[in-house]
Amino acid sequence: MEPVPDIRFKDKKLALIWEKVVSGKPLDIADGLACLQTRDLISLGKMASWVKEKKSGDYVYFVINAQLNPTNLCVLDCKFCDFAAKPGDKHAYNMTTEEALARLSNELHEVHIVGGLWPDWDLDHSLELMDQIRERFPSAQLKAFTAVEIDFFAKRAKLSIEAVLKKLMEHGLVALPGGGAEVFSKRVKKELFDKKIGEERWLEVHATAHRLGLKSNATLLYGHIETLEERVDHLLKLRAQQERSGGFLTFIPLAFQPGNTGITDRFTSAIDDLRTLATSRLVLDNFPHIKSYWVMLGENTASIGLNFGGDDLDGTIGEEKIAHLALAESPVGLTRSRLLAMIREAGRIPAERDACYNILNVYENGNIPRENRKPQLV
Ligand code: V47
Repeated sequence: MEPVPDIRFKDKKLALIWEKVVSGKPLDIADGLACLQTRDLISLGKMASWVKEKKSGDYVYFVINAQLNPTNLCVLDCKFCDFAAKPGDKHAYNMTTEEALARLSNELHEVHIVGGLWPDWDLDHSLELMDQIRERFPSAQLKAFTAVEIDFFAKRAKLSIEAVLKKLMEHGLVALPGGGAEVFSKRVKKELFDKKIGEERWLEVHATAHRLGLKSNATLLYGHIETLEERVDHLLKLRAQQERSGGFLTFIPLAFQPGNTGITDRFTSAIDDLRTLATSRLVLDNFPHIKSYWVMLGENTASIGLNFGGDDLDGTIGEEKIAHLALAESPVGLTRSRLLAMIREAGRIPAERDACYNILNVYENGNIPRENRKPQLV
């Protein structure tokens, strides 16, 4: 058992929350809000780190992966998305299967596929892409298609969610990525992504996936027009779903990249990012992993996030498009050695994983300032 640190709280509300955390009691909406509003950032980080260390020791996971976005053509009009395009737009593209495959290589352990909703890329075309990837790159596992795409495939093919997921599993799908959840707020949905599936359908897809034995991730898009209450409410709904179906692996808070969306011209602050990461770790006590996603946070904040509850950096990615078409300032991909450096700078131990968090390699020979603690299996 991890020793319980003696935290000198400046924020008395956090001291009360800490008692709940240590005794394993779930946090409520008021607790989540207090965490998101606290000025006692260091105490919050210590609390989240304790929970992180109970689950994954000093390990921080990363994967050699590629994000593959076969097309950005999309029938939706989500206001927060600079990635999506209509035919004729300057940044519109639609890859052939060969063009998509040309972006992959033999050393990959995960291919993360996500694209726009476009009739060319229906279920059958997507299955063919998956077959080709598995044939040419057998060491890569497939984490593919958000709940929004699964819903699109099902409606076009006139199949149930279950039938679509079963077909995808037969063709090698091992996990669903967490995109498309945005914020489970009807108010925000109406303003920013009216045409997209909402909370009920998103959760239904993930619940069905879990029932069939698939793992999946979950996200929250924050830093646009949502309130702090709406952020915490989103976390509580995910925690309740995890109680029911149990298949979530990782939660990824996605910091909004304003780009040319016109929603706001402000990036989230590093303090807001760290508070959101730590609050997620504390509220989502039944999620094994929390991702400190370098693409949206930038390398510095993502590395610091590994002492605010994050235990995963995602991966090398190759050529990120969703955030970079929204003018993100991070690089479009990172090398393995840069990921190792970011983890070591945080005083953690890099653990290379596959898409399902099987550990492939642990890089013990870093400058680790503390006793190497191994993860307790969760
Ligand atoms: O659902 C779109 C978001 C998501 C913007 O499961 C934006 O491991 C910020 O879900 N600013 C797709 N975010 C990406 C995603 C993801 C990424 C990495 C790992 C995993 C995983 C999942 O990107 C979309 C949407 O919420 N997004 N536009 C933007 N301007």
